[in-house]
Amino acid sequence: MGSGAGEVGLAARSTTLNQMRVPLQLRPPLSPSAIPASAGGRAPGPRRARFTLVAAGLLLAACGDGGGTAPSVVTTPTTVAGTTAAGEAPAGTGAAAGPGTPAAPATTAGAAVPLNEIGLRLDLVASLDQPLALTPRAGSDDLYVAERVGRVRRIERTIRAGADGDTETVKLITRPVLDISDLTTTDGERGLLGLAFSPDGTELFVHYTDSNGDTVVAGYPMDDSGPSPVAVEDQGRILLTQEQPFSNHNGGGLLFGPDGMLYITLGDGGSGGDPTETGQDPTDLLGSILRIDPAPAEAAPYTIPTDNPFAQAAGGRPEVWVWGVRNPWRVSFDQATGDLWVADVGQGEVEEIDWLPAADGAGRGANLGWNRMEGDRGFEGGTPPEGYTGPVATYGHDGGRCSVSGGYVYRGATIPALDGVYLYADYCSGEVFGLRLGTGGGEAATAPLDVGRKGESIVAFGQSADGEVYMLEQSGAVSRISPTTGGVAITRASDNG
Ligand SMILES: [Ca+2]
Ligand SMILES: [Ca+2]
Repeated sequence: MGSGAGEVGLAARSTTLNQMRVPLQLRPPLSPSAIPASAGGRAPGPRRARFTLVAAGLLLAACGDGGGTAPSVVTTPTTVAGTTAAGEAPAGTGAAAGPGTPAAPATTAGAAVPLNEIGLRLDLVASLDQPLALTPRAGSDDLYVAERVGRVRRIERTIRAGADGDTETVKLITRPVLDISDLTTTDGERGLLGLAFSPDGTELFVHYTDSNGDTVVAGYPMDDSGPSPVAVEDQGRILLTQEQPFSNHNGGGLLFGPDGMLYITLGDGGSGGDPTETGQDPTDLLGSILRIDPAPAEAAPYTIPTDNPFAQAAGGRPEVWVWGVRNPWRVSFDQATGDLWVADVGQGEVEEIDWLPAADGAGRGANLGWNRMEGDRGFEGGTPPEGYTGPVATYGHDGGRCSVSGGYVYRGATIPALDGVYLYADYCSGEVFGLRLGTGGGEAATAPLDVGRKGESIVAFGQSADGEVYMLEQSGAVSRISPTTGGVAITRASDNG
């Protein structure tokens, strides 16, 4: 969801705001003393050297409806030290395949199955009301889904081992785990946008826009004493609020890293072109990926991790982990490597995928370039900022593509050919893509995946604890990406409760 998604079929919802009900226990805001004074907007203090990836080639071909002739996008990662100069902007203008645009090979390593030849299908798991995020919770196989209107729903999974392989029964539980629909609206790109559980599963965190359109990140304790787990609505706590100047680009990502820290994505505040110039300014929270420890501190509802890039150094808000993003619509950690993947929605030309390896700090202090750069190109004559980290892959708006929806690195057991492949999608074209990193510094390859049908406004993905990947469509479908043969059969049961 981004520049394009806001205009496409996101129906405004008339919401009666319940001014009387105050389900959230308001904790004191961050005290000024908890925020180191920022001095001058300089780059942070010492930070680890890291690879900077500059996309050196953007190879696009027009996309037919059939998918068989769909294009590949290949970028060449280039290591650049320190202050960088980006590669030349690609000559392509986004028109159909330009002269000399070769068909890109989809394979990079050994005998890996070409991405577009991996046999996949979509298995419907449940139908919800505008599902936007899906997450597992420690302690069970169940999945929890955020519905944009403000509800969190639980999908109960019962997995049985059998002589002919495992089978799985899924059941969408009628009663919401959490219902904050009277606290949010769904106009523009607003609503309940993200959810995450604490690593021990005892607290549910949500990322939503409130009745004023401003961002709220709140936590609710979970109650498992009844027949079905629920969040305790009257014991909620607000961790963080952020004024949003426009209705779009609210970020909405919420996830725990392998380090146990809570990551929060915030877009640039909206409109177009980053009018408030927040992307390159880490002294405010917009246009950033934040990292906090949700444990309350003495005078604040959360704690600043001491190894955040601005925790000790001047020049930025101490919550900021990555900046220079426009609207990071879905970020994820690779379950196997801890690498951070970011999908950042472009302004009007280039969608981008950023790979931030754990070995290089998982994005710590990275400047992803917006609004100096859009994807791998200078934006309105912009040049790469100091310490720029460029995308590992980009694509343009040919073939009806408009807005990237980021996903996950597949780490499940049922589709070995997909292991290590980052899955993502385009919201408008309904295509699902795979990205396979090259080995030994080789180029990354991307290609559309054949999942059996086009998606209907693919808004997001989710991943179970065992690495399987789910696709979420605006129409309501939550589907598991499954192999065409084998795998775990799904049976949908209804909730009679
Ligand atoms: Ca900012
Ligand atoms: Ca960027």
